Amino acid sequence: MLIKRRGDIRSSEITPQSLYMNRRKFLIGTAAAGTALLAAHPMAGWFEPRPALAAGTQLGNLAKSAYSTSEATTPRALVTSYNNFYEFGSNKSDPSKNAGKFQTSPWSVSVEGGVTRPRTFTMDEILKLAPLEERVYRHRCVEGWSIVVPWIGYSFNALVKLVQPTSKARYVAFQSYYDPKQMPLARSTGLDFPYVEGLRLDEAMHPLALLCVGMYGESLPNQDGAPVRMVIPWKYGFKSVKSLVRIRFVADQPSTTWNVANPGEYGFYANVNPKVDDPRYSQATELRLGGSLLGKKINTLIFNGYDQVASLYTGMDLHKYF
Ligand SMILES: Nc1nc2c(c(=O)[nH]1)N[C@H]1C(S)=C(S)[C@@H](COP(=O)(O)O)O[C@H]1N2
Ligand SMILES: [Mo]
Repeated sequence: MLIKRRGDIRSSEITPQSLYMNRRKFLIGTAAAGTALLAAHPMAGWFEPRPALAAGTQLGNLAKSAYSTSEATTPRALVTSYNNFYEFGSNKSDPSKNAGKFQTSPWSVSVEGGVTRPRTFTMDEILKLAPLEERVYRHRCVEGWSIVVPWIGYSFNALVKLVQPTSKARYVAFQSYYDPKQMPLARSTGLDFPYVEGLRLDEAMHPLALLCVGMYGESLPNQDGAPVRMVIPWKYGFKSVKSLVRIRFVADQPSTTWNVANPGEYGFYANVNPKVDDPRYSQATELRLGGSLLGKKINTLIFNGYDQVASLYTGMDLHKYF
């Protein structure tokens, strides 16, 4: 993002990699969406012990959220091979090439800071915390491309209600996993790791803010942020941290990775807004990626079309708080 120019999308970057190889599929969904999600399959004991949520695990029989867009979804092969995940390199094709062996089990997410009930959730607990649903969201990168993805998860506010923020908590800080041994290319990107992001507490409580554990009917592929990530659909993609390990409730606005790297270009709020241009390029339109990366140029909408969040920003100058 920092140094890449808009438009340098090469078709060579979308060739589906060996993503479909070695994908283990275990059916763990149940008819009651989410509840008893991990109830052992009757045959489970007959196989090798399995990780909590191996990439490619099917998440079956999900309710489709009313927050879903009816727009055509982007082909999965594209969403899993054209990524920003700088821990695994800064080219769009790097994450799918380099994240294959990323260890995502065991996994836990610690919740700390201004909460009455701080705790660490295992990945199994995250999966069972609320019923999983499919949410088809638009996802807009500040670089000027957008995709439509059938994510799987539940509103982040379900977790917030469990841990009970104190009156001092005004922001939520998110931190991605970082291990320089597993992510040797991270250092060469010039970014500070671990990757951190944040939201105001009222933004984090908005039901559209998604705690995401899957997409396209399965658990998340490593390159898309396995095993659990955020998806904030009304904000530019960089607000949505991948491979989430730490959530901290804090009094002051937390620092965020891209804002630290380039404060004039990447603000804390990062609401999608066609009228607030990036210093280097217009945000008025976007390239909706399709079966071919040529895609289709469409107008960008304020809040990425999620008008229901507008009241969070009443009275704020969105040029100043970009
Ligand atoms: N940890 C981490 N999270 C991250 C990033 C990253 O480099 N590292 N890139 C962000 C950016 S710029 C975008 S556009 C989205 C891309 O998500 P996707 O590859 O699943 O489409 O992830 C965001 N989350
Ligand atoms: Mo992005």
